[in-house]
Amino acid sequence: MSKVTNYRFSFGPWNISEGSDPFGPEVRSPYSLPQKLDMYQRLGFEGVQLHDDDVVENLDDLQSLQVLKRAQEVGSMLTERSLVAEFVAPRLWIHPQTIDGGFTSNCAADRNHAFDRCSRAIDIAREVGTRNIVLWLAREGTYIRAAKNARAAYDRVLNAINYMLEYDPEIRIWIEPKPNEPMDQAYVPTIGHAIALAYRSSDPARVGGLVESAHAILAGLDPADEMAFALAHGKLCSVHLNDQNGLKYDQDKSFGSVSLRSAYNQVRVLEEAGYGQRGEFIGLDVKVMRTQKQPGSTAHLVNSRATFLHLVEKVRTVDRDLERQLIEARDYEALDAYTLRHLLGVPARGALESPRPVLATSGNQ
Ligand code: 3MF
Ligand code: MG
Repeated sequence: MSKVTNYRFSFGPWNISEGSDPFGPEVRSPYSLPQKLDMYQRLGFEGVQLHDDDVVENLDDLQSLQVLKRAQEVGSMLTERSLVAEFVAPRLWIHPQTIDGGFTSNCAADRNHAFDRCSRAIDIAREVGTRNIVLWLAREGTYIRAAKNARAAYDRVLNAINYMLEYDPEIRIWIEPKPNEPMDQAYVPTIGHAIALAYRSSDPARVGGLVESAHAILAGLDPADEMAFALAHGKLCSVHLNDQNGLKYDQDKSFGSVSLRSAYNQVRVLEEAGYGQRGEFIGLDVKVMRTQKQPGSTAHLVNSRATFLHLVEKVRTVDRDLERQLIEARDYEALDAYTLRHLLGVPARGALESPRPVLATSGNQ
């Protein structure tokens, strides 16, 4: 890769939160949307990820013109602060008509509501200046398999994508897979599923994927490989970098805070593919710890961004000749040790050890 990528970063207003969880109330007072937007540049971010109702609150209760007016106001708030909307995502998991899912609900009226909500999200996206729609298919799945017909569900998701592509011939759809939570089993659990849907859609060039680190880990997959798969198809439209401590609730921990090595692998796959050179953002989807006090409640954003940039330096300074030699010698133990030393910032080994990992000398053992 010849050109040096100058990375741009994004996060969503929900990433500055009040700290409530299913077992406890809020622990910090809310910031308004303008207050949050005021923080972006200072924290080192220029991209704003948005849910449709981050832009227009209670949008289901408003007339179309009211929705557009409010969306225009938020568009101006972004411009005034030199911010750009990265995408708008229809929030299909709060309204009573999404209890059984949106597109895959067993109730036809609910499915219509989901289509209508997506049209509104697209209208809002246009007003805030983006053509990118993220589909996190929160409740498109089941708690028990007997509840829905999975075969029909895939067709319903595909129809919804085609509906949106037709509704606005300029929008692009980025599917954000997640295997579980809130559902037990989600219908689009991995980037492979998302990309298969993209190819089956009525306009594959306008459909791609967004890989979130924690979602891949929850699926038992490697986030860097998930990203690489999407990159190989030219369909990695964005990322939600964060971290996850094993198979438990979706944690959205700061990037690299559980596995620095996994974070390095993700940064490496992005950097080597020239991700970011076509305007893609380094998106974060991170939560600050519930214990954090109000003034420190944006630290996770600053820290995740800084970790990303430190790891870019690690990728740019790795000894590629040494790596190549070790790969040719099939000495992956030495490659492993070198990778760890590089990440730890430990210099080459001292005189008593070999200055370089010992290369295997003979062939076939
Ligand atoms: C859930 C998520 C979501 C999506 C967001 C944008 C609340 O696990 O990751 O964050 O990223 O809705 O689609
Ligand atoms: Mg996400």
